Amino acid sequence: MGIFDKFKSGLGMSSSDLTDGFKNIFSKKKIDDSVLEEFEELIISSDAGVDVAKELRKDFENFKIDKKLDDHREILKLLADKMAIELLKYEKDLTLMGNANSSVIVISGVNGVGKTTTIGKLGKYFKDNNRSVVFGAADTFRAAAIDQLQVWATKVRVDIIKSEINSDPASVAYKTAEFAKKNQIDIALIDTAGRLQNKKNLMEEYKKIINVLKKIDEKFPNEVILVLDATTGQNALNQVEEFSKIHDLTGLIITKLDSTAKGGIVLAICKKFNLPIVAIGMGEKEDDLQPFKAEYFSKALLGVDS
Ligand SMILES: Nc1nc2c(ncn2[C@@H]2O[C@H](COP(=O)(O)OP(=O)(O)OP(=O)(O)O)[C@@H](O)[C@H]2O)c(=O)[nH]1
Ligand SMILES: [Mg+2]
Repeated sequence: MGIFDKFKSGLGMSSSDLTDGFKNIFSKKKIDDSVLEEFEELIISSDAGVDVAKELRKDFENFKIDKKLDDHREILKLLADKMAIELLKYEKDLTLMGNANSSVIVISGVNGVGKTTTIGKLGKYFKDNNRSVVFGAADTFRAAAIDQLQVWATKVRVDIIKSEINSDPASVAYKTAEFAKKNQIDIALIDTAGRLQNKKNLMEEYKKIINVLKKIDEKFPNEVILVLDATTGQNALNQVEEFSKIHDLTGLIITKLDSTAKGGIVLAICKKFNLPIVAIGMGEKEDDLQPFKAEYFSKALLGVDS
C-alpha cells in the first residue's frame, strides 16, 4: 500500500462523514447563507474548531465565484490544496532525528492515549530508516506497562532498558540515555506513565526525568513529544496546555485517527498551538504510524482521490 493509500484508509471514517455532508451540500441548487452555514457546521462537526471552519467557509464562498457548483470535486481539491499549504509548516522531518549524535526522546501523555504503542511503532519506523534504537521503560508503576514495552522491543528488535516495578522512573530514563550515549545509539525513546496532569506528585516525577537526562547531556532530552488521542476531541487541547507547563513540547503525535470520525481535531490543534505534528497513528499495528504529511492528510480528510 502506498503512503497516500494509508492516509486514505486510516482517515476513512472522518472522510466518509465529511464527504456525505459535502454531497448533500453540493446537491443544493444555489449557495446561499443557509448552505454556507451548513458547510461551516459540517467542518465543526469534524472537531476542526470554529476558527478553521470559518476560514474554510470563506474559501468555499470565494471559490464558487469562478467554479460551477457541479464541479464539486474541483472545489474539494482547491480546499484540500489550501488546507495543505496551511498545514505544511507543521510537518516535521522524522528522518533527521538522531542523524548526528544520540537523540533522547521523552514520550508523554495522559493514560491510554497510545504512548507505549507509539514507541513500538516509532522504533519500527526508525529501524526501517537505518537508525539504531533503544527503548527505556520508565513507566515503572505497572508491571504490565514494562511487559508491554518488552513485547514491542522483541517485535521490532530493539534493545530495552528496564527495571523492577516501582523502581525510580528517572533512574530508568537516566540509564537509557547513558546506554544510548555510550553505545552511540541514534535514538532513545523513553516511555512514561500515563499520568493525570492534576496529580502534582506525578508531574514532579516527570520533571525529575527531564532533569536527570540533562545531567548526562545538556541537550537531553532532544525532544519531548506529547501523544494525544484524537477520539478525546477538544479535551486534547487542554492536555497540550497542561503538559506545556511542565516542559516545552517539541512536537505532537496524534493517535487513533482510524477510530474516529473527527479527524478535523488535527486542524484545531495545529491552529491553536503552532507545534509540529511529528506523526499520526492510524491503527494498532507496527506499520500504522505515518510521519505527518500535510498534502496527504488534507486530501484524505476531504476525500480527494489524487
Ligand atoms: N485504533 C487505534 N488504537 C490505538 C492506536 N494507538 C494506540 N492504540 C490502542 O490504544 C490502547 C492504549 O494504548 P497504549 O499504548 O497502551 O497507551 P498508553 O498511553 O501507553 O497507556 P498507559 O500506559 O496506560 O498510560 C491500546 O489498546 C492500543 O492498541 C491507534 O493509532 N489506533
Ligand atoms: Mg503505556
